[in-house]
Parts: sequence; structure tokens; C-alpha cells
Amino acid sequence: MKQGSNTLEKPLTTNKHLIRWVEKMAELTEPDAIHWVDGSQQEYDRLCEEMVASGTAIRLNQETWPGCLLVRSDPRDVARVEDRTFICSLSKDSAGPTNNWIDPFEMRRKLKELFNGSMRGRTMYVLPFSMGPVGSPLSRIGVELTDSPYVVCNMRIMTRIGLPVFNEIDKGEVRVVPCMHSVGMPLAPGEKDLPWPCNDTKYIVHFPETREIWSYGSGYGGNALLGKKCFALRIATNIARDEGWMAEHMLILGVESPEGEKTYVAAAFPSACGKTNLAMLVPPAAFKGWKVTTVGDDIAWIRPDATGQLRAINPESGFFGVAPGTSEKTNPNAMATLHRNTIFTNVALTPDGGVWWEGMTDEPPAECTDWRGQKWTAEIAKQTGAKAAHPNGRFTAPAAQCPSIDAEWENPEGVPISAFVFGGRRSTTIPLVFQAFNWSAGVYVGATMGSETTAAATGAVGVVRRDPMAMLPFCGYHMGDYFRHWITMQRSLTTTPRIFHVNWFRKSDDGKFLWPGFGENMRVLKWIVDRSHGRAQAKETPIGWTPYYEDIDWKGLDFPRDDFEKMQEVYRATWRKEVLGHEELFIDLHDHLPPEMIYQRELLICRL
Ligand code: TSX
Ligand code: MN
Repeated sequence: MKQGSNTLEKPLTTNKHLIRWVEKMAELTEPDAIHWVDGSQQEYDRLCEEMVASGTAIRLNQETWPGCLLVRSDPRDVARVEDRTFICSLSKDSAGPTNNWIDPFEMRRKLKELFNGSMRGRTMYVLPFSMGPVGSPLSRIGVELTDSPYVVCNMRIMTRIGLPVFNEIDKGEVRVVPCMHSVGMPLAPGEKDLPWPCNDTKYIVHFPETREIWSYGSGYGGNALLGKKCFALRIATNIARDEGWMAEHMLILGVESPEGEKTYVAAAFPSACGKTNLAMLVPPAAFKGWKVTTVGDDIAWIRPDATGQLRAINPESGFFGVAPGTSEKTNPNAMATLHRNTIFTNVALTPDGGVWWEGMTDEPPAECTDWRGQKWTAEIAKQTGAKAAHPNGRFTAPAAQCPSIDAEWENPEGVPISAFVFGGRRSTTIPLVFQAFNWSAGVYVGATMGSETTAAATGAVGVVRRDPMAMLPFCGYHMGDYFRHWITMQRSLTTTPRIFHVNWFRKSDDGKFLWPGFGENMRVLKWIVDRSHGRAQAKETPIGWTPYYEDIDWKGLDFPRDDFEKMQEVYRATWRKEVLGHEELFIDLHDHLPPEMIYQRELLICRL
């Protein structure tokens, strides 16, 4: 390492293992400087300043968008790269058929090669972060070494970082997950940097046994903000399996009745189902005194407490939300959250220094600069198909700014979970809502979840993709063992949460959505809450319990009984075909499937 003026910055930790690891990684990657991240506002402001000066970021109009930045990524680095994501367990079998596996020794050789000198000309940031409130028994700590200031700034919003975390590490009682990250574009002396450095070669690598993450070549989202999908899901599923808790791809919301009864629900949906919208739902005006509160919109860490009740924390402290489609109509709470102290990535810039994306307003601005930095008008869009914002354009916004944030969202003990909800985007077959008969049947419902594809980029549109518990890209070990872990969890519980399935997307024969969705989903949530407390009635069907028309609270909405019956109908013939679809994924997993999954399938077939 070059002995420059700021290379000898004093470590902000006394932990010898951490200092030694940082030294070793600096020898490998050869950064020009090392910066120990304290997490302060001044440090954040300075990094933002540097990104603006270097052309990485644009400061938005500070009158209308105070504290907000816009960043445009390289057009080749706009999303998670699942085909470049690896689980490097000792045995291929323990990673399972749904993960990419490479021998860990071979992968370590490859990574050494890639990271060798990869930070030349750059600063290596030593970024300590806590997933979950600092000091909570449910929280876990990582340290990310990164050469991207964009990553540091996003991680400051998405996780708890800096001095309080170093202090936690210095107590010497916690295991730290080491997270190596490089954008993979070293600079030669005097070489001019790019606004968004990255590398066409990308590796997102997890070592589940040694609990390590190595990420190379991308600066974007889940590839680079290693606390999120890499740690809080892929590594945490391994930790949770070993320690008897659950790391889930779930939002957490609270439902508060006018009488002040509070019920927490955790829900898993595949992408493009409006998970963030549900987490921040605004009840219809007729639901006077009812409140929906937000604990988290993406990840839940869930653990049985001393009494055998499941309690959940949101390990994150911000929202990394998809911008397109977010509006005052679809999600006013998100819109209020992202109006200050937010980093926008790959959305459009308006002439008055604001941001815009498809679906934000009914009328697009007369003119703007698209996510690639080019002139965009509705006319140009019509002719070329150009989007103002990238469909995966994002906002990174602090959870604390959300108007619906739950009073208990940072409770170190978590919030009690009364219900699990699984969901998918299905135009046929699946009713608006049903309740599984019991825990095992509910695990089967989650394990067989599917959603219809929407983005043309991923191939055929409208095809059902199985995505068990919305965890297919995020489970860091064999999916069959993961189902077994779910089955096993019941044994450590005195009260098991009730399990439900919802589908906001069923269509009529003439292709119209049968359900208005959005705020009206409150009516479904209310039935779920009532069922969880053993109150509401339900009708038994082959797939589970469904509400009668009378069991749904229809105040303020004129929804015909006939439409409801259509939406809730369970066609036995269609469902027999649906069960055949369940088998497809199960065949791949068969040698690790818990017997309960086979048994639940047999029972379902019998009932049909
Ligand atoms: O987020 C959605 N939710 C959950 C809200 C709490 N979306 C958007 C999905 C894309 C990310 C929905 N889209 C929902 C929904 O409940 N339902 C639908 C389908 C739908 C779309 C439009 C209308 C009705 C249903 N109606 C009109 O446009 C008037
Ligand atoms: Mn997610």
C-alpha cells in the first residue's frame, strides 16, 4: 500500500482480529487509502460532496428535495445478477439444486485473483454495520470493506453503521460477518475515474460455513449493499437454521383496531406484487380509527421468545424500494418518506432539479433527462420505447421518515407475530384469501407459492414461476432443508401463527382485475386478524378456510356478492392441475423434502 498522508488513519476499533483482517485485505486489494467509517452526519455529507464533485451524483433541488441525491449507474449494472450469485458450501448437496455452487477452495483461488490490486487508486472504506438495532439480542453484525462511497452512503440509510457498531465489536462477544466488496475497477496513476465504475465480470459469493461474503464487479443494490440480501437472507438463513430462528423475505406490518388492539403480520411476496405498498397500506376512509403501521418492507428476522411466541425484527433501517409505479395513489406513505434525505438511483431528472419515474404522476413532465442522462419526452418514448426511469430504478430512504412507521419498529425484542401471509400474482385459480388448515398445511402453501411473470425481459409473460416463500434467490442452503426447518420451528412454539394466502390479482373471464386492491386490502387484513384471534367465521374448502361474504367488512365499498363468489371460487378441476404444477419444483428437491410436504400434497389431492 502506498504510504500517503491519509493511509495511516487510526483504526476505530481495538479488536485485533478486525485490524489484522483489514490489513490483510489492504495488502490484497492495494487501496491508496483506508478510511474507518464513523457513521457521522459530517462524514456522510463529505462523501456526498465527493460524489457530486466526481460526477457520480447530482444534488437535487434542495428547496423541494432537501438532502436528496440522484445517481445514474452504468447501464450494464442495473440489477441483482442471480446467475453470478454463488453459494460455496463444502458440499454441493447442501447448497441444493436451486443455488449456483462452486467448490469453496476453487472459488477462493478465483477471488484472490480478482481482488488482487482491485482497489488501486481508490479508498477502502471499513464499514461496520448492525443488522437490527445495535445491541438487540436479535441483531447481527458485519463489516463491509468496500471501495465504493455510494455503497457507504446507501448502507448508512439501510443499516446502522459506524462508532456504535465498532463499540459493540470491541466488547468482544459478537461474531462479525466479513463482507468484501470491490467494484472491480482499479485506477492507474492519473487515470480518470468513471461516474459509475464496475466490471463486466461479476461474482456475488457466499461461504455459508465460514459466514463470509465476497462481492466483485457490481456497485448496484443487492450485489453491493451486502447487509441486505447477502447477509440478512443468504448468510442469515444458515445462521438461523443452526440457531433455531428464521430469516425471511417478509414485510412486517401492524394492524391497530379502533379499540387499540394491535396485531402484527409478516408477509412474503415474490417481486412485482406490491410488497412495499402493502407494508405502508392506508386503510379506506370508512375504516375510521383503524391504522396500519410499518415495521419493515423486505426482511424479517423471527425468533421464539422465552414463552414460545414468535417475535420479529426488521434488520434494516431504510427502504430500498422500486421507484416506478410508486405514487401518491399507490403509496402515499412511501412518497412522503422519499421526499428528503433520499438517494435516487436510475430515475429521471426534471428541469427544476426534481425526480420523476413512470407511474409517479398521470401526466409525465413536458421534458426530462432519463436515467441514462439523455433527453426524454413522452413523444420520444412513443417513438423509441425509451423509459424515463429504469424499471428497477430505486429510492434509498430512511425508515424513520415513514409516516406509518410503527412505534415499536426498533424494539430490540421485536414485535409478536400473529399471522404469516404468503401471496403471488395469479390471474386464475387462487382465491383472494384463504387460511391454511394448520402449520404443516401452511408450510406447504408457502412452499408451493407461485407468481406470474410480468417483465418481458425475463422471457414469457404470464407464466407461473414457483418461488417458495419468495426465497428461491435468497435461501443460502438447500430449499428442501429450508422447508424442514419451517416444519421443525413449530416444536419451539406455544402458539403458532396462523398461515394465510392472498392473491390481489385474480382476473374475470374478460380480463379485468376482480379486486380493487391497494387500501381495500384492509378488508382482507381485518379478516386475517380476526381469524388469527379465533373470531371470524370461515367456510371449509379443499384448499383451506375462506371467508363467507358476510365475514368481510364491506363498509364504504359497494362490492357485489356475485363478484366475491367469483373471486373466492375454488374449482376442483383447475386445482388438480395446480397440484401438478407443485410437483415440478418438488421433483428437483425430492431427496431433501420433509415427509410433511409429501403428506400435505397427498391430503390436498384427496380433498380435491
Ligand atoms: O401494490 C399493489 N397492491 C398491493 C397494495 C397494497 N398493486 C401494484 C402491483 C405492482 C407492484 C396492485 N395492483 C394491487 C395491490 O393490491 N392490485 C393490483 C391490480 C389492480 C390494478 C389497478 C386497479 C385494480 C387492481 N384499478 C384501477 O386501476 C382503477
Ligand atoms: Mn425483496
